[in-house]
Amino acid sequence: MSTGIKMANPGLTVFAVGGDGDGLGIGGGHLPHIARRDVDVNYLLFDNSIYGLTKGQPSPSSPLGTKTKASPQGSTEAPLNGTLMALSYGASFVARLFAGDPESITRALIEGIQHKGFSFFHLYTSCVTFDKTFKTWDHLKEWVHPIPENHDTSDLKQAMSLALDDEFCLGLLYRRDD
Ligand SMILES: Cc1ncc(C[n+]2csc(CCOP(=O)(O)OP(=O)(O)O)c2C)c(N)n1
Ligand SMILES: [Mg+2]
Repeated sequence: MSTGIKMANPGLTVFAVGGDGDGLGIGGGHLPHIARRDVDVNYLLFDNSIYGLTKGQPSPSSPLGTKTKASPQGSTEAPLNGTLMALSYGASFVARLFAGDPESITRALIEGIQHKGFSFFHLYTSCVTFDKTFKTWDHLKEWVHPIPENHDTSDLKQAMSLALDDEFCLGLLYRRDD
């Protein structure tokens, strides 16, 4: 839908906002195409690794073993890596961020809005209601790290390598200005 909005109103700054269930599961077929078409839309994916609104089922980004009412023995499916997906789909701006750090989100948003092309913001966040195990605020704070200072944001392979790291590094992973 955001592609149509931008096409009909090219002067608008367009934001699409959703969760991990929306963006990687239910509506997951949209992401590759808006990315490869490089539509000038800013897409914020709030990833709490759970289907929150429907009361806490495992989502496509839930870590293996996530226990919920719908998966009392722990989930048995490997999680998707949304950042790596966006990079491999051809997104021209990919930032990974932490909802507990609003200043860096603001900086990345300003840069992404100015970027002429598809900007993907993968925001790690917690679900305080349904996730008491993996992505709690305390665990997230321990996990996340700033991106290495020597990272070259024009290097797609380096960005993919960072996206694969277990320690989640945050910041702008990739930017391509055609
Ligand atoms: C096409 C479609 N299928 C199912 C639903 C029901 N539904 C509404 S919210 C939701 C869960 C969304 O989870 P997520 O995107 O991770 O967002 P969260 O609630 O965790 O922030 C589902 C399955 C829907 N709204 N539309
Ligand atoms: Mg969710």
